[in-house]
Amino acid sequence: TIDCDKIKELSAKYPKLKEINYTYGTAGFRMKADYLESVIFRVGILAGLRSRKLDSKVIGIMVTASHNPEADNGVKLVDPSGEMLEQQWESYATQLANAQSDDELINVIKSVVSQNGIDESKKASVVYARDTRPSGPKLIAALEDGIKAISAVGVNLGIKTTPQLHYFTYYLNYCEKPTEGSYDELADKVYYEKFSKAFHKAVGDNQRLSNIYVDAANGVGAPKLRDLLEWIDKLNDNIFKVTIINDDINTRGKLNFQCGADYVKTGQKLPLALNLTCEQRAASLDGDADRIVFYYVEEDGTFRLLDGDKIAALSAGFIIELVKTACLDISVGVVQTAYANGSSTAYLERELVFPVSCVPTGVKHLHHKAQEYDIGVYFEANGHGTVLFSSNALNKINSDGSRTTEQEKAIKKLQALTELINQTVGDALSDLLLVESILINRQWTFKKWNSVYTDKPNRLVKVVVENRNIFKTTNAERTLVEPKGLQEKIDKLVAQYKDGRSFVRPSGTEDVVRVYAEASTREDCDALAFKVAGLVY
Ligand code: NG1
Ligand code: ZN
Repeated sequence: TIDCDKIKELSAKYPKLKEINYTYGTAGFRMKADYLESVIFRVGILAGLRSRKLDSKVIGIMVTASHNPEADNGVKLVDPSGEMLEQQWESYATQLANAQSDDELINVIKSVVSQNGIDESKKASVVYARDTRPSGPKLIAALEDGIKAISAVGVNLGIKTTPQLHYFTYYLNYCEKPTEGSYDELADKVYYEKFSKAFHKAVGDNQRLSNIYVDAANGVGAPKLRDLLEWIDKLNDNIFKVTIINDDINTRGKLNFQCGADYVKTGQKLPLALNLTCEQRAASLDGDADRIVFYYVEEDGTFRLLDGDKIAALSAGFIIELVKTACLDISVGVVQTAYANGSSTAYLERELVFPVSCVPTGVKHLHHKAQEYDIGVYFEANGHGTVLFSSNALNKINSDGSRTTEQEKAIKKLQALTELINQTVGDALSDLLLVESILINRQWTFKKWNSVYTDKPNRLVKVVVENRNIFKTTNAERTLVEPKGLQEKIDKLVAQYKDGRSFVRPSGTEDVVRVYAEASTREDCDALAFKVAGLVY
């Protein structure tokens, strides 16, 4: 049974800050690190309960605030399959975090136990990791007390990328339970081994391309990418030449500062410490290495971004070609959000003839929709995404049969991709290898990749409003239903611009409303964004 005294005793170390109302949102709990100790302690408790509920399966916990400023931190729970926490449990997380007193906390715990018929005598297992933020160790200590309070067994994986934690959670539940050695080192080893081997297989004996600069946002991606590249070099020396920049994880204040995927995507400009000449290739990771964007500059100095939409187009295009060459009866679909550039949707639907669906913002929506296809490709424009292969697709790809040499080659490539892609979650390092292996196979430059379609000029602006909760949307967030009458006004403005498109939605991670606009020229697009923002304000 639950040891109420133990919980109360440990919980006393982490009193809830009275004035704060916590919400487990699209990115878990995320805010200034100073406000998070009580929350993280309670997340440890919830993870123990979730493990018991799921027959002692291992639950993952990641302590990170991704691309947010260094002073922020956050925490997310990972289900046994490596996927995000189930929705119903998000509300338990919110309830636990907001319990004002230790007695109330015990009551919430008891109600989760009874609502779920949790057998308290079962073993509970949890693995956890953190990014490089200075607040990490203190928060991990609070987490460990939470895990102890609920009498679960916790294993500390140390510093890891978010996707490494997702993958290792899946690995522990569905691959092998290691009997010896440190889990911290093992989590790195199984990850590097898997992805380096798959990359080796995917590039085959094609020629390498030019060097690529990778901006690691001064975060955890830097040391992990460096190690991964060593594994790749051991298998195939010189196939992938990378120069890692913004790799200082020790100097305070540098994480995500004027660098990283979010900075580059939002500002559509180069990160700190990178001067690119034309023909040079570059990419940026975010602070926990689950997002990536690519870019280069033209001869005339124009900055060209290859974002999540371009990654989706590249990978979906390559996959469908292999599926066709191999004569496999497999459906491939692409999932986007409203932020996908209109040109990318048109390219996917009209030229590559894919079914394309649009879902609300947030990885879990994309992930679930993508599971409806045999092969589901999903990417947010900001560079977070992956490809999911259903068991039906895997069976067909891995089944024997008599085939021509050409079909056999295509099947081998597809098999390599199923291993190269981190299917538990979007993964900047796995996506980097995926993109590079496709470009190597195609012998494409970034310029060639960029030319598959031309982005429409677009603008994303934040508007600070008094209460963002009055904004209610429908139609995958593309239409406002409240405040009443506002959508009609937006429609009128949009109609004034050639190829205009604009929508308004409340952010799920910041206290702002986001306005997105697109039009055929940069001037029109900016004017439209500005006017729509004026309506909202
Ligand atoms: P919100 O704040 O709900 O717009 C942002 C990103 C999402 C997703 C989440 C989670 C945009 C426009 N929105 O969501 O794509 O990445 O953060 O981190 O980029
Ligand atoms: Zn991230």
